[in-house]
Amino acid sequence: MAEQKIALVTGASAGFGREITCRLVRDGYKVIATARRKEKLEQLAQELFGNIYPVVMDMADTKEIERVIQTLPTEWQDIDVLVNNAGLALGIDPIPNISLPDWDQMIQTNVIGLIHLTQLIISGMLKRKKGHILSLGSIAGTYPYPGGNVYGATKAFVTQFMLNLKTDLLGTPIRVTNIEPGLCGGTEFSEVRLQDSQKAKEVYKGTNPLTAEDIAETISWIIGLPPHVNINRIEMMPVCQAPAGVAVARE
Ligand code: 8X3
Repeated sequence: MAEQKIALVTGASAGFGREITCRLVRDGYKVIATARRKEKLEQLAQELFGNIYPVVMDMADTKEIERVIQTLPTEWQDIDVLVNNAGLALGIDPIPNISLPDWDQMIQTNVIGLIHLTQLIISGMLKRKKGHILSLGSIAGTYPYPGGNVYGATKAFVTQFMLNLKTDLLGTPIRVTNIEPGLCGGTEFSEVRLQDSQKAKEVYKGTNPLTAEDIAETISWIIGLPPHVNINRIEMMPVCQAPAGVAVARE
């Protein structure tokens, strides 16, 4: 019997990360599931009958990321698929009415944590001559919108980092993919961003948004493609959304 492949999914306690973890286990993977919230991870571990290795890891803490990766049990070290899912948006107010600590936190988690973790995982993939690195970017990394400021900038970084990673890894069998979703409901994203459940609900009013299942399904398809096929980036929106948004100020 072929050996079970190993994936590492960050931000696995809820939303996209939880759904991706469940989907990968259904696809036959063993999953290292990382997140900040221990109880949620333990609950997920029970639901998935030991097919996951739950680890508390804060993506804003680079020392912790290093410690977790360097102390993985031997049987969990050969990671085939890394899903850089953890990330957050904080605030929607336009510049200059923003919170600098919120900006720092987004950069620390969405950018610094992501590049540190990726760097720590790549050398093993290169040694084993296989691996696939996926990151959750966003349409906010391509299209600006009012109040998107640093959140959009972190996602633009992720897009460019992933394209550059693919370029640096040219000539190796490692695959690299950036997933760029638009409006997506049923997760904690807007509650975290707005800190107000009523306002968070209004974001999705009258829409039929993407779901975490749609994202997990897409990732399952991309990693299941033949090993010579690389999806560099994939932009996803619900049918009810369009990218148009160029603005004009009129007197
Ligand atoms: C999530 C999509 O449009 O809310 O990254 O920024 S959006």
